[in-house]
Formats: sequence, C-alpha cells, structure tokens
Amino acid sequence: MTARLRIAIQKSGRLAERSLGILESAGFRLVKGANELLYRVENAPIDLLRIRDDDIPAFVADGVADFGIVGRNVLAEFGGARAPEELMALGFGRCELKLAVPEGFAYGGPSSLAGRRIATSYPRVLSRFLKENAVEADIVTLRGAVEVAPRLKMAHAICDLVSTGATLEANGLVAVETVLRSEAALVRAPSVHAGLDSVAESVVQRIRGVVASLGAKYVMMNAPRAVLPEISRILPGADAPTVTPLAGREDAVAVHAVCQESVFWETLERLKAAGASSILVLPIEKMM
Ligand code: PRT
Ligand code: ZN
Repeated sequence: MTARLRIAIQKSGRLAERSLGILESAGFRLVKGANELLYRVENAPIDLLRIRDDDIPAFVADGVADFGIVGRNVLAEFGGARAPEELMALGFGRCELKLAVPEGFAYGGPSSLAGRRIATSYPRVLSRFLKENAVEADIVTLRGAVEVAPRLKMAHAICDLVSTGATLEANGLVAVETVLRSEAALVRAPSVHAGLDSVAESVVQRIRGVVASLGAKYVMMNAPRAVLPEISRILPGADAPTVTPLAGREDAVAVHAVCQESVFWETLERLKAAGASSILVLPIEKMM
C-alpha cells in the first residue's frame, strides 16, 4: 500500500464547507470514504480526516495528520511550543476574539477588569492578554453560551468570538477590546510522512494559488503613454503592469495587470478619468 498524505479539516460547522471548497478548487477530486471520518482524493494520494476543529491542532502537532485547516483562534488556544506551524491565512472564517462588558459597565481600559470574573472558551489566550496588560482577573471557562454568563451573574465580562456582533447586541453586551483577529489557516506538521514530500509541496503550492486567485482580477485597458504612472498608482495591489504597443498608435498603449485586491466601480471610474479606455476586468481561474 502506498502512503497517503492526510489533511485534517472540520467535519461540520462554520469552516467545513469552505475547507472542502478550497481543496476542490485546488483540483483535488473528493470521494466519500467507507466512513464519515474519511474522504479520499481520487486523483492524488491524499486522505481528508474530518474531525472536530478543536482536535485539529493536536492531530497535526502529533503528525497524525500532515496538514490541517483550522481557525487561528483554535491554534492560539492550543498554544505553546507544540502548536503546528501556520503556513498561510486562507481568507475565510474571519472573526475576532473580543472582550465585552454589559451596557452600563464603566470601562476605562483593561485595568477596569482587575479583580473581576471573565467567562470565556479561550482561557489560555485570555490569560496571556491579561498578563500582557498586567491585569489580574478570574477566568471562568465555559464550553458554550458564554454570552449569557453576565446575565446569570456568573461573570462580569466575557471574552468570545464575534463576527457580525449580533450575539453581543442581543445579550446587552458591548465589545471593549480585541484580543485576537482570526481566520482559517493552513497548518503543517513538523514533518510530513515519508515519501510524501512532493505531494505535500503540491498541496501548499496549489492552495497558495487558489487563495491568491480568489480576490485577484486581470485588468486590461488602453491608455495614453503619458498617463501610465497615474494608472499604475490607481490599480489596486498590482505589480508592474505589462505594457504593449497598439498597432498604428504612437501615443497609446495596452496595459495588462493582475490586481490582488478587489477592483471596484470607483477604480474603473478613476482609470477612465485618468484617460484609460476599453477597460476590461476578468476573473482569474488559476495562478501559480
Ligand atoms: O463541532 P466543532 O467543534 O468542530 O465546531 P465548533 O462549534 O467548535 O465551531 P464552529 O463551527 O462554530 O466555528 C468554527 C470556527 O469558525 C471558529 O473556531 C472560528 O475560527 C470561526 N468563526 C468565525 C466563528 C465565528 N466566526 C463566530 N461568529 N466561530 C464562532 N462564532 C460564534 C461566536 O462564538 C458567537 O457565539 O458566533 C457567535 C457570534 O457571532 P455574531 O455574528 O453574532 O457576532
Ligand atoms: Zn469546536
């Protein structure tokens, strides 16, 4: 039996679908295995281990999986020297770990939390934050429903993940500090299984390509030579554009550029105002 690379992803939850999606966009064709735990990639020697997100750092740190896709918040809580190496942020699952207090709490900075009780599912990250701010407070560790702790008089404040802020608002809480900014990340084991180095390399290259191409656009236009510097300044997140002559036109050129950031209508209007014409914005399917 030939060795197979293992990638640990969340089985179900907020990261599950996008994790599968990124691997599919990277050209890996997934088929369900004999059990729910395992998906196989049919066109490469790779298996996906579908587990709880909290278990992913340990699976990768212990080398049970070679790679993992997991929220930076979970990695930070796993913490310490054992935490697997983060290779790249993946651009989804964005959220922030925030300290929040009930409306009406007179908050004047972290020192306002001294001697108070704070409920969280992230005791290690929170205790690091408190230490950095030289605040001594009690941490109450809860698995879930952290946002109700103040109302139940279990805690004076909470430290929890926030994305839209609706949960805080519904519970009469106000965010006062950002402890950690998080998104899904690709992590790697200290060493990959023997004989799988080239497969591992291609996983990393392809995922890098997918992530880079996600927000990127290919922009083409014609423009007078004289305004090239201004056009380069307007193009969002572009390297030096490719400039080619236009047949029969001495004064004008064609400009092609890969823009790493979103290209908005406002950008097109500014390009037009600068003198560009025939502006086209195209999606990029693959990039390496
Ligand atoms: O079963 P398993 O253990 O795998 O899943 P889980 O229930 O532990 O995690 P899941 O699926 O809820 O979240 C997985 C990851 O998604 C988290 O570890 C984060 O990295 C990321 N993520 C992004 C979030 C949120 N946004 C988020 N809003 N995780 C949780 N929330 C919760 C938050 O805890 C709070 O209860 O949503 C609520 C707040 O949301 P808003 O929109 O009201 O602010
Ligand atoms: Zn979890």
